[in-house]
Amino acid sequence: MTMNNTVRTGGQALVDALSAHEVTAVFGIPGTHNLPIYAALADSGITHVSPRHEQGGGYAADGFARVSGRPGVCITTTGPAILNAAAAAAQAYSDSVPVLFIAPGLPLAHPSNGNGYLHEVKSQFRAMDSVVGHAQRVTSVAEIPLAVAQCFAAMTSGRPRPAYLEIPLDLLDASDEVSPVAPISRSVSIPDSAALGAAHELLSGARSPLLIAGGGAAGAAAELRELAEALGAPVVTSANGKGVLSEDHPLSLGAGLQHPSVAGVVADSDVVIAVGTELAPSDWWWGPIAADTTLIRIDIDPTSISTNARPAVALVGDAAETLASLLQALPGPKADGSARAQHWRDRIRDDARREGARYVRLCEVLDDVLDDSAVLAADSAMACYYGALSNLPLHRPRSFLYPTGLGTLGYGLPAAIGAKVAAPDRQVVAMLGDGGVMFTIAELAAAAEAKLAIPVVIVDNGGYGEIRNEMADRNEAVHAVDLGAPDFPALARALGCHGVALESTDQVGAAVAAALAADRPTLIHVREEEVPL
Ligand SMILES: Cc1ncc(C[n+]2csc(CCOP(=O)(O)OP(=O)(O)O)c2C)c(N)n1
Ligand SMILES: [Mg+2]
Repeated sequence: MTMNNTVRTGGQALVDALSAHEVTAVFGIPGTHNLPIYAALADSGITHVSPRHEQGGGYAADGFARVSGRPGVCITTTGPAILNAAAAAAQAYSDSVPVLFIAPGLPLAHPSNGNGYLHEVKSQFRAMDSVVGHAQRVTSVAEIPLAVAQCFAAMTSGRPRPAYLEIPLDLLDASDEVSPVAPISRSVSIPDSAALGAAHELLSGARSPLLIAGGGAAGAAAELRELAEALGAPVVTSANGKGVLSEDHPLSLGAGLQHPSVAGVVADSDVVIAVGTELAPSDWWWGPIAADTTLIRIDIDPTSISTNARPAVALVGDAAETLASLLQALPGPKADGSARAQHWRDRIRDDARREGARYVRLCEVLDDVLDDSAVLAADSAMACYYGALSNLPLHRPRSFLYPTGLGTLGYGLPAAIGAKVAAPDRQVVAMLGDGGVMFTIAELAAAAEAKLAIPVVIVDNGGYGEIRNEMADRNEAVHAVDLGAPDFPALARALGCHGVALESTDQVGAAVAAALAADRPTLIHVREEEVPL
């Protein structure tokens, strides 16, 4: 692309600007109103992946972003197409994932009064604005490069959030003189020195510190490990923080904040340092962190730093920079926290195995075939949150893709597609329930077309298991939760994948190993284990 002023169509200006921001892949579906974008994409060198539904495209872009640490991009047409992606935008918002959703809007001068324009929505912009962090609609071709730079600036500075860019459809075909806008450099914020001093004071007197790491610590893995080792502090993570410290590190307590023994280790700690985590109800499940906890919170977002729990010391800043500053001023030799960590790791492990009893064997056989850089793209299924979250060790940040906050179904399969596009050399496994997988099952065709060697493990309990249990717990009629399962392997084969049905969990390891080496995705159907609870 050229850096000089040139005459470009709106579509070309957009694609040039995406290239200037080092976008290498987009997930999208063409339509009548976005054709000039597709014309420009054709010879742009940007990889185009074709999800079979825009929601899948949004989740794939989210998986791409979570694994690569760079914004994902989802391109749709107007109206139903971008609304199909809205749940994915909301999911990315709730888990602080940078995804840029791009759609044409009604023409510039259209009155937007419901007169029946193709794909017209009462207010497409307001609908999308309500589910993303940053939304803008341009009013000229010349604005497009700046608007793209602003969307990227919004997504990559401060707390990452999805963004929405709307370009009136008549501008996509219109031409104008365009001047490129270089990517706006990311600002790194560092906490003020008084707050850092207060944190030092607390830490230098600490005898039994604890670290809690969330998704916001993903870019600070080395600093987090160093601080944990310097303090001898065990580390427990939220779902989005899973793997920030390798789960075979002697100080790792694993992932999942819902276990009673996590409350135990918090109570046993004189200072708790929470890094890049909302300490959210969707992580703690049974109640907030104890109010009397002496808490140092590190968060890039000043509006989050006192939410859910009040910190004794609030460090507003970039996680890596802030941890590095804390580390610099720590006096004395390293503390040895391994015995204390071992004690609590054993207890949390017992909790996790009890809670996830049905899925422990599945996690063991998966662990045997996965290497240290494996990625698990999970869904809102029991096998994932009772099973893999706390029972399958992972070793890198950005390796557990899970729809935590919004809790959407159908995320795991498309997220795995985005992950595999972002990191073709890493093992990427998808794990979903038999209910959730049907929400985006069509994405098997997208994965097959892209020849992605993704094992898609479906844990089948005959329907919406979680909801069945909740109905039973409430002593109410259990209905609308038993699903007649399709012949999953045959369905997968019809969509261009391999498909296997297994007799027992023990066979999953070999099936996943074969799928990782295959020429296309493999659906692996396994029934949930009957384990007395
Ligand atoms: C988009 C969406 N619709 C509905 C729900 C409500 N819901 C939560 S869990 C669940 C059941 C999921 O079934 P399955 O994927 O088979 O997992 P299981 O609970 O059986 O392990 C449902 C319907 C949801 N979370 N997201
Ligand atoms: Mg199920």
